[in-house]
Amino acid sequence: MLFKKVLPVVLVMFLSACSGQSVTKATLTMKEFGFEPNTITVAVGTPVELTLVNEGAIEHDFVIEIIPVENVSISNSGDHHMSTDEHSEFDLHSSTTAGETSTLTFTVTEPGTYKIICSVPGHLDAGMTGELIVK
Ligand SMILES: [Cu+2]
Repeated sequence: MLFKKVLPVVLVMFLSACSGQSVTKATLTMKEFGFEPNTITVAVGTPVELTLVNEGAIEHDFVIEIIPVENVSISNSGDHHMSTDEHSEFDLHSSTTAGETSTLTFTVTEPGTYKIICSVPGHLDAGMTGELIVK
């Protein structure tokens, strides 16, 4: 049934056209031990598509412990688990294994400066931290 296959695609296009918002795209590289760049500035209420590239030799993650967000989704290049689900203690959490890329999409609903950390044990202490500035 062609109709059944086409309808969801049309719906998605329709919804994104209706929202009238652009998407802010940013890329963050992770390695031992830091984020590059370590400061990102985005607009409040605007969807952010964050590409997380792990150029390191070990697993890293992107965590913001407390942040008011909506419409969170995650996709990984590998089949690694870890996502922003009810099991995560963090509001935003995406884990990326060495050599992989994750895409984290979210919309921040309150302006502020939010601390980014890598929650892999020892990495924060090693200086793996950054800031998400929402204006
Ligand atoms: Cu790390």
